[in-house]
Amino acid sequence: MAYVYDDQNIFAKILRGEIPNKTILETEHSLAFHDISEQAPVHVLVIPKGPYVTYDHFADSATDAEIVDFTRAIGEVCRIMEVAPGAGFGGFRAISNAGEAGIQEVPHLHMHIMGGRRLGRMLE
Ligand code: IU
Repeated sequence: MAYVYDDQNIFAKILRGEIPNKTILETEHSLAFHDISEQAPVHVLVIPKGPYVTYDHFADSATDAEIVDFTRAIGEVCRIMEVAPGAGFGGFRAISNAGEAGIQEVPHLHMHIMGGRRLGRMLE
């Protein structure tokens, strides 16, 4: 799949500083911020700074440094937000929607980190 990145998407604008966000963590290659329409007490989006559309795009095209940074940023967010099992409420869900069937709204890779309550089963 040849991905075409749309640099006018909302997360690209956030990364360029054109739109404000509630930042939780910024690293060399990643940014984590509160979802504007939270679906759980903790609902954070972790995004790579690079121009990747979906997780498979990222996994196939990003550098090792970007992949390590993004993966570690997700772990760090879980610790900061106290959703890592064993801490705070204990337990979270990490989801990255991709493409039309995956109901992806924003075409810049983002990992949803949700927690802070007992999450329902994923039925759909
Ligand atoms: P999706 O996985 O692409 O379907 O989710 C996009 C998410 O981005 C969704 O949860 C929105 O609430 C969130 N979001 C945001 O945090 N800030 C924005 O300006 C916009 C969407 I537009």
